[in-house]
Amino acid sequence: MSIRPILIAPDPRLKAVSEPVARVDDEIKKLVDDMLESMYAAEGIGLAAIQVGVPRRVLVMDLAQKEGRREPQAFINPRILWASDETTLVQEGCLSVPDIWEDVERPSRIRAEFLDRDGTLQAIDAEELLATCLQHEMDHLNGILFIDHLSKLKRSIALRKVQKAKRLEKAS
Ligand code: GNR
Ligand code: NI
Repeated sequence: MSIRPILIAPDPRLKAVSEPVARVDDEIKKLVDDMLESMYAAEGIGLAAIQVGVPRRVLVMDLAQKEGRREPQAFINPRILWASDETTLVQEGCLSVPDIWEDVERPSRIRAEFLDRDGTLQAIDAEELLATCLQHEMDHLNGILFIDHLSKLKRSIALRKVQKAKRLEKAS
């Protein structure tokens, strides 16, 4: 397994629409394992393949990571089957938009189907953080960042902060 560097906005690759996986083969399993290692190293709770520069419809997640447990999950070719009309406002962050936290409104509950790491078709009913995180990650597969859900003004302030932090890091 290896840690892959995470792309930071406004990298144009983050805008790509990722391609479906035709077969869950050893290359995809290696990608999943590398993504999990990269996500743990960055202390994130989710990661989409495009964030490590791979435009495939693959996500990893571990919501137990914050409590110091490991419950890794992989979602390949995920698809939303149903979303509640009810929405919730949750403060989100993104490893590709470091140190920015803003409220995003999304459906409170969703039902999704996906292939797991063994290539088996699964369905999941998600609510709370799992629903939020799944929707955040599935947005990445379509080239959408959480800041794209904010007002133009908030988005440009966020992008400026990220670029300034990048400049300061390079200079130090
Ligand atoms: O680590 C992450 N935390 C998080 C918190 C609230 C809503 C979504 C997320 S996902 C984010 C990791 C990430 O950037 N995934 O794409
Ligand atoms: Ni993200």
